[in-house]
Amino acid sequence: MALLGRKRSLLGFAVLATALTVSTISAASGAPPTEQAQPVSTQVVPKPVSATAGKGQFTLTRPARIVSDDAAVGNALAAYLRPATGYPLDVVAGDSDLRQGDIVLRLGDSGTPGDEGYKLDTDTHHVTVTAKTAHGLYNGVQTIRQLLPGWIDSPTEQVAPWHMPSVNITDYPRYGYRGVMLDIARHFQTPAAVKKLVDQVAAYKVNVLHLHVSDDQGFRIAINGFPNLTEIGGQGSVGTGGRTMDPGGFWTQAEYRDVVAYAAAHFMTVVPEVDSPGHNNAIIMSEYNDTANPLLNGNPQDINCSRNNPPVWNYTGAVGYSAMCPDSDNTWTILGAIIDQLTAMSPGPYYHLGGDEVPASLMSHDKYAQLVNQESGIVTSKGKAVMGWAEISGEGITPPAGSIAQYWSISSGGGSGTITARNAVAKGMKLVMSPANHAYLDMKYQAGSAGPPIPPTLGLSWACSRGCDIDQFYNWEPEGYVTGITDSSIIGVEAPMWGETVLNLDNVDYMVFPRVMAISEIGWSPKRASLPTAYADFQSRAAAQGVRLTVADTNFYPTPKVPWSLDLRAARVQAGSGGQFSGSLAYLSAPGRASGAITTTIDWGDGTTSSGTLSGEAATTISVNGLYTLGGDHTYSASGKYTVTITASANGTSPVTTTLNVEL
Ligand code: TNX
Repeated sequence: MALLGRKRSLLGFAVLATALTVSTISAASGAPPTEQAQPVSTQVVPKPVSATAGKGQFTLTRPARIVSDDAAVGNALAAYLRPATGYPLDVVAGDSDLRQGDIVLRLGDSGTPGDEGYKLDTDTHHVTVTAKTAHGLYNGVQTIRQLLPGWIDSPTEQVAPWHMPSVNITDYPRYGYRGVMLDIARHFQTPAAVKKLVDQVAAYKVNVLHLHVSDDQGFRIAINGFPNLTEIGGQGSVGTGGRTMDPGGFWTQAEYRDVVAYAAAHFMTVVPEVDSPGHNNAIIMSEYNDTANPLLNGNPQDINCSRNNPPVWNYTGAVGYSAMCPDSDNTWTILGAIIDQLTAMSPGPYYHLGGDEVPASLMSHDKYAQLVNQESGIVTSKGKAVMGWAEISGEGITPPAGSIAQYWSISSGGGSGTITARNAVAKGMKLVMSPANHAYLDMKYQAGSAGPPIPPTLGLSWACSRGCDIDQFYNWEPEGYVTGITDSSIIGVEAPMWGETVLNLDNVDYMVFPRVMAISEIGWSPKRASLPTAYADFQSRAAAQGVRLTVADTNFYPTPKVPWSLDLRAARVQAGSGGQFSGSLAYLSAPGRASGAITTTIDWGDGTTSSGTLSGEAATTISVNGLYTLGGDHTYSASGKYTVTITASANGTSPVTTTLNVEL
C-alpha cells in the first residue's frame, strides 16, 4: 500500500542538512516526566478484570530475553517488540536461568477460569505472564504491548526508553466468542488485507474471524469441481462511484488455508460463511448454465428459485431477490461440495450457513426451513456446529445440538423483532449478539446527510438513525438486551463489517477502528455496573490507542467522541560540527489534527527558543490520521551539554513534552 510506504519512510527519516564530524545529540536516556510509564488503568483495551499498581517500573532494555514455555508465543512477542526497539530479544526455553530484565512466559496455574486467562506481573526486574494455555499467554502478550509506550507498534526503530508500569494483573474473558466479520463478497479483499486486519484486531483480544465469502455479488473461494463459482461468480463486486460493477477476485484454496493458518497463529478461529438459501445470486449465475459439469445432472437451471428466471447479475446492494431451490439435487451437489471443502480447510468448530433475508414472497417458509434443515445435517456430518443468522431459529427448523444463532436485529427488550432470539433459546441454541445498531461496522458514524467529514462515501445508515459512533457501540449490554436472555445463552459478541461500500483495507480500517475496541471490551471485560461510568473510563483508554493505531498505519476515524491526545517521541538525532543542527528531533502522533492546528516549540537549552516544523501527510479522503515528523534548525555558539525540550500543543488537549540531550 502506498500509504504504508509513505508513513514508513517518514518514520525512518534520518537527519542532517550539513553532514559533519563528531559531535552528538542523543536522546535522553533518563526518564523525563512524559516518558514515565503510564498507569495501567489509563491504557489497556479491553479493560483487564483486575489490575493493582505496584512500585516503580520495568524497563525493557537491549539485553532482555524472552524466556518462554511456548516457543510460538515467545516468538510472537519478540516479533511484536523487535521493530520498534531494535533489540535482538532472543527467545529461549522456559527452563533457562532468569536474568535481570527478562520477560517470562510461563505455562502454569494462573488461577483464572477458562482457557484464555492469564496473570501478568511486572516489577523492576521482570515481566512474568502465567497462563494455563498458549492462548492465555498470547492474551498476556497483547497486554504487554499495551503497557509499553504506544510507539512500540511502530514498524521502524524508535529511541528508548521502553518503560512499563509495575503492576499485578489478573485477567480472563467474559465470553469465549469475540468476533469480527469481514464480508469479502460485496467487495473483494485480498488475503494480505485480511491478514493485516487479523493483526490489527488480535491486539484487542478478538478471537474469531468470521469470513462472509459468498453473497449475491460475488463468490470468493475456489471450490474444486466448480471452477465457474469463482471464474464467473468472482468477477465483480458491488458497483460504487457511478460504476455498474467494481473489480472482483477470489482466493485459491492455498490462499484460504494460509489466511486460516495466519489467523490461528494470532489465536483467531476462522468461521467460514456461504450465505444460503438467499444472498445466492453469484452461485446461481455461476452454475445455472454449467450443463457440462459432470458433477451436475445436466439440468442445473433447477437450482434457481430467484425472483428472476433466468437469473440476472445485480451489482447493487439489493437484497432478498435470490434463492437456491431446496428440491434440486444440483443445489445439494453444489452446497455439499462447498461445505465439504470449506469445513475441511477450517479447523474451527463452526460453519455459518447464513440463512438471512429470504422473504416469504420469494420462497415459502416451509421451503426455507426444509433447506436450512437439510443443510444443517450436512454441516453436522462434517463434525461442525451450525451457525446462522438468527432467522434459522424459525418455525419448522430443528437446529442440531450446539447450533448458534447470530442475533442482528435492532430490536431490544420485548420488541417484535426479538422473536428470533427467543425462538433460538427455546430451541436450545446459543446466541452471538450483533445487534446492527450497536455492532455493525458498516454503519456510518454520524446520522443523516451530514455524515462524517471524511470520507463521505463510506457506510450505510439503515440501522443507525442517530448515528453509530463509538458511544453507540459501547453503550449496550448483551445480557438482557432481549428481555429474559441471560449470559447462560450467550457465547459472545461479534462486529460485522459488511462490504457494500468499502473498497480496500484503508476503507475497512476507517469503519472498524476505533469502534471494534468497544465490541472487544464488551466481549472480554466483566459486565459493567454502570454504563456511563464505564464509558467515561473507556474513552480515556480508547484515546491511549491513538498513537498505536497511528504509528501502525491503521487508518482509523479520529472520532470527536474520543479525547485523542498528542504523543511525542524523541527521534534519534545527530548534530553537525560548528554547533549547527538541522533535522528531525521528534515524531508526533496527533490523531485527526492537521499540522496547522498544532503549535510546536523547541527550547534549545541555551536560552533560545524557536518553533519547530511539522512534516507529514495532511488528511485526505483515505488518510485521516496525523503522524508528523518535528524538525528544527539551530546553531549553538559554544560547545557544551544542552537539554533540548520539545513541546507540542493543540486546542482542547494537554501539551506534550519530550527532551533530548545534546553534547557538542
Ligand atoms: C444486512 S443483517 C445484511 C447484509 C447487508 C447489511 C448491510 C444481515 C444478516 N444481512 O446482507 O450487507 O445488512 O448493512
